[in-house]
Amino acid sequence: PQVCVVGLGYIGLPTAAIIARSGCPVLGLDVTQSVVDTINRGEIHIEEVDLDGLVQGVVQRGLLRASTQIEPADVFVIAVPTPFAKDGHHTPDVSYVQAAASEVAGVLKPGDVVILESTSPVGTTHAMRDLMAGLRPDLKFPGLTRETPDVSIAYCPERVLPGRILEELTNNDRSIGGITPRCARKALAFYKRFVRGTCVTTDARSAEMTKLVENAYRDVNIAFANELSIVADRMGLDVWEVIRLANRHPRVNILQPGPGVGGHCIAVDPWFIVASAPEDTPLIRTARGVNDQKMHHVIARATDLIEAHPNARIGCLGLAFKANIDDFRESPARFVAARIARKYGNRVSIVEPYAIALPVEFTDTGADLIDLDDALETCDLLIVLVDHDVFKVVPLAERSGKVVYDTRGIWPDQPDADTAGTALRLAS
Ligand code: SAJ
Repeated sequence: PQVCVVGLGYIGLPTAAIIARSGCPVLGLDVTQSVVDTINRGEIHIEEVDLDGLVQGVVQRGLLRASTQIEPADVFVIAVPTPFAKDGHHTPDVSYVQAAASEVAGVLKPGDVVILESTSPVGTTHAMRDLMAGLRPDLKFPGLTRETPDVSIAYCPERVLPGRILEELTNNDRSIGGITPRCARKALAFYKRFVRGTCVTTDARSAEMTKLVENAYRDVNIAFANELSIVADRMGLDVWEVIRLANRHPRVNILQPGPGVGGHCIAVDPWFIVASAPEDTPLIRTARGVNDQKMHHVIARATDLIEAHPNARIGCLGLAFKANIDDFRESPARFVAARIARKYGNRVSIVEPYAIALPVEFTDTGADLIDLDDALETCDLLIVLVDHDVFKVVPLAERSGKVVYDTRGIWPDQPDADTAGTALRLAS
């Protein structure tokens, strides 16, 4: 089939490339001309392991082409963002989905399959169906007619982990939610072309909720770890040691505390559940609060430590939203480092091996970007904000004698004494 992928971002582009690799001709649609031009040159505008070679290959073979103009296709895959609305209440903004659905509606023909992949509040796929049905009264839509519908509509969320997207796009199991069972079967036949994991069919609303539940589950569990880290800090306990020991229980598996929760999914999607059922979601809402609050706890802790060492040169290790990636958007590490830079200016150096320059908010703070070796040489106080592998392997000999605040627990061997009498390695 001819495939059209709408939205060429972190999910859309890898998905388009993998579908093209399976042999289907793919048109990738994006609103940004520079993105379209980049891809048509066989290059990419985002960072993801092995994506550059894959895109180059499928573009060269003529299987992937990008455009700002939609064209008829047999299968449409919508992978556009669903951010928060700008109302300040964490409600979902599905206007990009609506815009994409309207465009697709304009070129739909009998036999087509429309699949929504964007993380969406429950009911979005049905609303998309209604929108398209309104625009195309000449076509029969699933669930609205007793006769065989002309088009099939399904919701099929992705669940890939940044940094492992290509691997996980192929190997993860997937939920395939049809507006009707027939729609699910049509979508299933399509995913079978390039997914090796098990594809499980269900209804569209269950599939929508499943995606939100997966990320809310992780957020709640990280919140538990972050709350423990604050309690342990108050009790003078090493939270990493406590979690390590507790996880030896056969039915306990506590996640890792950190400086807060970042990225574009875990800190966002739980709110989509809250927005649909505000009265019934105290736990999910509280978990969000705990994870956001952890960032402020880290800033306060770091500030105390810096004030206690007025002559120390400060090194903040990491800006990325998690380990071993170069994505600095929605990053608690970046937020914490920027606060410290703004307050302590030219006493502060930032180490981020994945950055070529500091983000804008560091401009005029006096803080600089230096490499790890320089930081280990010049800084007396290290604040670990990201658990990059390159940080983990720094031997004790290169950090001994330094004051360390390790928010990720990467250096369990850091000694615990300080001339000022406060713990050198603080637990949370
Ligand atoms: N984090 C912790 N402690 C942990 C695990 C993570 O503090 O034990 C933090 C990370 O440092 C990061 C944030 O949570 O700041 C999110 O990182 P992540 O690795 O948990 O997740 P993402 O945002 O990279 O990807 C998630 C994944 N969802 C789940 O694992 C349930 C991925 O499978 C989804 O496809 C993705 O969200 C998405 O697009 O929805």
